[in-house]
Amino acid sequence: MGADFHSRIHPVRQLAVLALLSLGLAACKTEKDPDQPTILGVPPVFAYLGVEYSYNFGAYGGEDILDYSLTNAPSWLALEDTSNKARQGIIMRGVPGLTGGSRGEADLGKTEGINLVTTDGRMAGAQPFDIDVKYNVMSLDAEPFTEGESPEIPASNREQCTLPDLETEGEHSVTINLYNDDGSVSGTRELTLPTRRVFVKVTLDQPSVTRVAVAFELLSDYDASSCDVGFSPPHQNCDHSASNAGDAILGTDIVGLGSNSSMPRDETGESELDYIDYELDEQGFYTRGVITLEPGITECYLPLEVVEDSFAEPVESLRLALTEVRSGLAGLGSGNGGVVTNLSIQDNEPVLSLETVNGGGRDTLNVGAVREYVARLSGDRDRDILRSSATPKTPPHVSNPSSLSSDWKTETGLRMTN
Ligand SMILES: [Ca+2]
Ligand SMILES: [Ca+2]
Ligand SMILES: [Ca+2]
Repeated sequence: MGADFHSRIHPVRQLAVLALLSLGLAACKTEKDPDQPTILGVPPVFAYLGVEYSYNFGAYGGEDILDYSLTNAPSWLALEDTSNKARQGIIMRGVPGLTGGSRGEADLGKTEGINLVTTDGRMAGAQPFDIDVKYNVMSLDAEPFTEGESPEIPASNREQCTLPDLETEGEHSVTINLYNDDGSVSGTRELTLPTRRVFVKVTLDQPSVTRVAVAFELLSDYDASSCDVGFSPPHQNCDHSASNAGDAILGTDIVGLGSNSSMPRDETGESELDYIDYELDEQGFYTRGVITLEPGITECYLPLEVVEDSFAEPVESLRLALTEVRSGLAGLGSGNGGVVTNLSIQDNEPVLSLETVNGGGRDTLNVGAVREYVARLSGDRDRDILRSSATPKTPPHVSNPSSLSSDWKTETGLRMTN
C-alpha cells in the first residue's frame, strides 16, 4: 500500500534510483555481491584557483561502516574527516592554489582519473572522475560615460561590495595650453573644474576564499608629441592633431580621483570606501591604483571622475586595464594575460545649429537678401561656454552666451534661442 502510493507520487524518482542501481551494478562487472559498497554522484568538472571546491558523495551498500580514500588526487583535494563514521557518503573539499601546500598556479590544469574508493573491509567500490582547475577570472565592464552626469548602479544578483556614492561632485585642476593665431603656444592657464563620479564594474567569476587585490590603470592613445605633418610640439596641431582626435587626455578629461576631490565614500556618506586606493602617475594625476575585493565578493565598482569641462569635444575613448594581481588568486582574463576594457566619454557641450524661423533645416536666399534665422543651442547653459569652432584644428575661443548672442545678432542678424 505504502509502496503503491509512493510509486504513484514519485514514479520518476523510483526510475532514477533503479537506473542508478543498474549503473552501479554495470560498473562493477565482476561477480556481484548485491551488497557491494557503491558511491553515488558526479563531482563538478571545474574548480577555480582560490575558490572552495566541495562535493558530497552519496554511498550505499557494504556490510559494515564504510571507509573512504582518494587515489590520484591533486594535492589540494582531500576527504573531510567524518566524525560520524556511521553516516554513509563522504565530502571531499579543497581550495586549489591554497590547500595542500599553497602551490598557487601550479595547481592549474586537469587531473584525470581521480578515484574515490570505498570499502567495508571486505569489498571495495570506486568512482573515477576528472577535475580541471582554472583561473578565477576577473573582468571589467562599463557603459559609456557622459560628461556632467553620474550614472546609477544597476541592481545585481551577485555578492556586491559596498556601493560607492556617485552623487557627490569632485574637483580637478588642469593646466591647458593657450595658443597664438598660428597655433603656437602663447602660455598656459590653470583651470579648476567640477567632476562627476562614474564607475567601471569589476567582477570576479567565482567567490574567492581570500581577499583579491588587483592593480588598475587608465590608458589612452593620446600623445601630445604626435603632431600633424609639419608641426613640432608644443603646438596646437600637436595637442589637437588629427591622430589625437577622439582620444581622451588622462588627467584632463578623466582621472581616477580629482586633484581636489575627497576620497569616494559609501552610499550613506558615512565612511570612505576601504576597497579602493588611487596612485599618482608620472604626470602627478591619480589615474591608477588598487581595488580590493573581500572574500566572497564577486561584483565591485571602481569609481572614476569625468572632468566636467566646457570644451566642445568629440566622443573620446580610453581604456581601463587590470595589470597585476597584488594579493589573492585571480586570473586577469582566461589566460591571465591581462584585462582591458574600452571606455568612452560623450560630450555635453551645447551644439549650435541654424534653422529657419519656421524650424526648417534648409533654405535658399538670393544674394544680397536679408532674412532672419534661428541659431539653436542644445543643452543647458548656466555658465560661460568655451566655444571651439567647427574644425578641431582651430583654438577654442572663450566667450559667454550674452556676447555670443549679441555678436551673432549684430553681425549676422541671427536670433539666439535655447
Ligand atoms: Ca573633456
Ligand atoms: Ca561639459
Ligand atoms: Ca566637454
